[in-house]
Amino acid sequence: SVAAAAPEVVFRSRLPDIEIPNEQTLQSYCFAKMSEVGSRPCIIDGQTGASYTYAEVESLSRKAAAGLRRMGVGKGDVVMNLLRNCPEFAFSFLGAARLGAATTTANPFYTPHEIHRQADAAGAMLIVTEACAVDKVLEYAAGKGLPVVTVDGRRDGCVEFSELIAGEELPEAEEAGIHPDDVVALPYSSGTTGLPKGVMLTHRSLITSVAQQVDGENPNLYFSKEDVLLCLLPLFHIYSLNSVLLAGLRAGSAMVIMRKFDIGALVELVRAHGITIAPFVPPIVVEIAKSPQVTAGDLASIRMVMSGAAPMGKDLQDAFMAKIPNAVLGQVGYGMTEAGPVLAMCLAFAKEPFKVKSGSCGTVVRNAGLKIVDPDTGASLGRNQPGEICIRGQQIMKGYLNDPESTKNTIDKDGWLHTGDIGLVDDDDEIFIVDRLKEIIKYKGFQVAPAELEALLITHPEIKDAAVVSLKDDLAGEVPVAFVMRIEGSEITEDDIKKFVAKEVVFYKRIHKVFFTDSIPKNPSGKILRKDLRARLAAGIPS
Ligand code: 4UV
Repeated sequence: SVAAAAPEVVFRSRLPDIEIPNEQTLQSYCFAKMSEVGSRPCIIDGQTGASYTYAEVESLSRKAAAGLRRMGVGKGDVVMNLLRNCPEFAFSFLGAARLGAATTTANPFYTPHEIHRQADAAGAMLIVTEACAVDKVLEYAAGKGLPVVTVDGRRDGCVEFSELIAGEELPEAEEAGIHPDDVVALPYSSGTTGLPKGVMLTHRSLITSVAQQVDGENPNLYFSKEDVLLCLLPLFHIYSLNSVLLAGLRAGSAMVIMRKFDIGALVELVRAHGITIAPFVPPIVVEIAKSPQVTAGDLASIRMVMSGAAPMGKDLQDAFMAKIPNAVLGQVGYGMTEAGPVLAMCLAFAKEPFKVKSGSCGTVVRNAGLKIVDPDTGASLGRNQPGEICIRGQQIMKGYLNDPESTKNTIDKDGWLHTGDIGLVDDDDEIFIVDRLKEIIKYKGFQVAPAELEALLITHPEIKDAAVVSLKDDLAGEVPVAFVMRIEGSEITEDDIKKFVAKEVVFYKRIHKVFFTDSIPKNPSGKILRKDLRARLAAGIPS
């Protein structure tokens, strides 16, 4: 075809490629500098003050591995971490990795239905959780014969994490037989379309992604042994798991774990531990920028503020800068779970920093190629021309679990992963995201899959058809809103519908507005024409 004949324009990092040691296990890669960092602080529990050195974290993860094995976990199995941030998250994740098992991560505030669906789909054979979520899994787990481990106290029918790690360490020799292409993390993401799917991230892909960030003579994201990272963003999301926990371990930094966002507690932790690096999402940046409780003095130890997972505008960036006199602030990068997850990273965070523009989400990571394609023709586009962002490299996912069809629709035959994001690369190799082709809605950086809410809405006996799209929102970035077709004679109200959905989903998937309509626009094959609905919203006369 004509498009295929056009030359391909592949964008690369400004940093040179490096040697990436991705033929080993993720855990051996992360702990490679043990002889240098063994006695240094690794994980600090911000809530209890408990502190674990690198040597202790390594040992506890070996004990967790042995404990998980006693409970039946082995190579190829899946463990579910249903946890807020806590040290045990890391011990369990690394322990499972030592067995050649994968961890699927889920939000403990999910509803029982959301949890059971993911546990089923992932084939979880053990659940690690905490008091706030345990009641949502006990009956389910009993029915399936799955053991449940709790990290914060004894519960009937559960094993305490302290018992899990009470025995001997799993000997190193017994970690043999793990292949670089074995899955180690299984986060769920809806990708460019449809329902959430298990994203198979392997030892090789996560090592590659972490190396692209923190390895090399001039690392793109400079974390050092002296740094103290704030681990506030949820580890069940790939941003924090990869760019905080795994990148922090590899760099030998200390990590201060925070369970939930609270401005007062945050300021205290920054002061108490001399936090130097603060990974955030835009809504947290907004809150801190606006809070009279936080002064520049409070944040003086911070040298780097990273914002990711959703766009951050220039005004916000400027307002926040006033509060962090000693820091560089930037969109750390641009990530997508399926991409391993980091596609682009801000070069102002490099050890030898580059000048960057605000509003950019970084430059493609090293050891990878990025191209921009015309979504209609597939033709590769040059600089300053918006099109679909595609990425290639060893960091991207192996595919979706048990879903070759969706995998094929996301990673093409030449190995390019199609993101569903529209962006451009400028003359300085900086990437700007300008639009989104795909369905997902991002509420404060959390994914909301329209297809999931639509499927739920049409289970209501008075709803004939429904479509969910995003609406811009000052605080959350985007919120889901629904177009609903009622059955004849129904008088169901907006409020009834909102409540119906709220009962079934985690808080950030709640419907913020309902527009009643006589028809849902669809193409001949039945696909919802979301563009038309968004145009109705933009025109201000939804019906
Ligand atoms: O799949 P997901 O929920 O994944 C993420 C991952 C974000 C990361 C991960 C590691 C990092 O170091 C980091 O800086 C960010 O969010 O959602 C993927 C979609 O979120 C939007 C975009 O539509 C992705 O396809 N998104 C992510 N980052 C940005 C963004 C950004 N910086 N600006 C605009 N949209």
